[in-house]
Amino acid sequence: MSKQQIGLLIMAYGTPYKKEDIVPYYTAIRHGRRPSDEQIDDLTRRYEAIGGVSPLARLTQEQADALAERLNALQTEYTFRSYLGLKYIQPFIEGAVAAMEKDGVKQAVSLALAPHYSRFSVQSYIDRAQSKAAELGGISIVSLKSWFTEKKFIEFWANSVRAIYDQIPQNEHDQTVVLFTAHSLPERILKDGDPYPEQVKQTALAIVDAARIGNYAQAWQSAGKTGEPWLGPDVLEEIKSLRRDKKYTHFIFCPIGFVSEHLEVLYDNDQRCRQLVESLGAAYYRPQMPDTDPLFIDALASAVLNACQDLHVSAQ
Ligand code: FEC
Repeated sequence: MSKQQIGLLIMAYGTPYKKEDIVPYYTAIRHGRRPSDEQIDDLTRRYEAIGGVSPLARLTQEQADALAERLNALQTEYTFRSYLGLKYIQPFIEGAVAAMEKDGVKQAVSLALAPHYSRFSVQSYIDRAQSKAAELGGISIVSLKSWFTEKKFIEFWANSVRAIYDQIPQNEHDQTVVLFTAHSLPERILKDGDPYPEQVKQTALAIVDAARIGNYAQAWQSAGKTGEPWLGPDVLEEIKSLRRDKKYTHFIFCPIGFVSEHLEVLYDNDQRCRQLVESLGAAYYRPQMPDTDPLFIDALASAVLNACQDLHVSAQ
């Protein structure tokens, strides 16, 4: 029996490949409004602080390749071919859908490389893929909305947190806190009952449970400077309160809203959070990000294979 050909549309944020890409990239993030020179300089300075470019482009491609390879090794019913579609820089999501159409793909699964669903974030990836597919007419895409409940995703983070926890002397565990973070979003998402905050909370609780850790807290990071309120507490404020009120001396950072090393982790966490934690006389730790860890790739593969059950339904 011949295998069913499935397009695997992997959607991710995207990052500038070189300095000249920063302005168009940032303009795309701001929905076509060019940032001020001051904002551009500030972003350029942050990229310079992490070595000029972000490793995100390389890591996203590696994740896409590893996932397709793993999916094809795990089962014999389907052949997956991956297509990378980015939100704010080429190759764009629309181009990836057009490439699938050109290759004769009829059935596809899409997945965003972000664990938690928000109408503000993941839904915009999905809308762009679905509207291009509708425009072209020939492809049916099953879009995964979130995959934070995947057991191996939780296991990955639990193992990485536990590895750091175990390096800290037992008698200092009382002074150790695990701080879970995800990207902040404008507070107005709460008005429509967006599931994002609850999904982030559930992820943190599942990791705490699996890693058997004591003290933990949750905060939001990398909020935009748009003049409207964003979800809080902000991570920098939370660090100050935890240090002041609870006297913690070890801070383990888990940016569970992200899946690889990039600007938000390497700058916002590893530089800004670290500087603050150390200036307050405490120690900073940040476990390895999921990147292409086999447990993490297996978690994504499991989510995709689950979504394939819906393919059968829509193919009938
Ligand atoms: O190049 C890199 O390594 C960094 C890539 C990057 C990731 C990322 C993830 C998320 N963002 C989310 C929401 C917003 C909202 C705004 C916003 C702004 C920026 C800017 C840069 C940037 N984001 Fe991002 N984000 C990454 C990069 N993000 C650069 C612009 C300068 C700045 O504020 O730092 C505010 C837009 C506005 O001004 O109107 C909102 C969310 C995620 C996690 C989910 C996902 O990956 O899709 C949510 C990676």
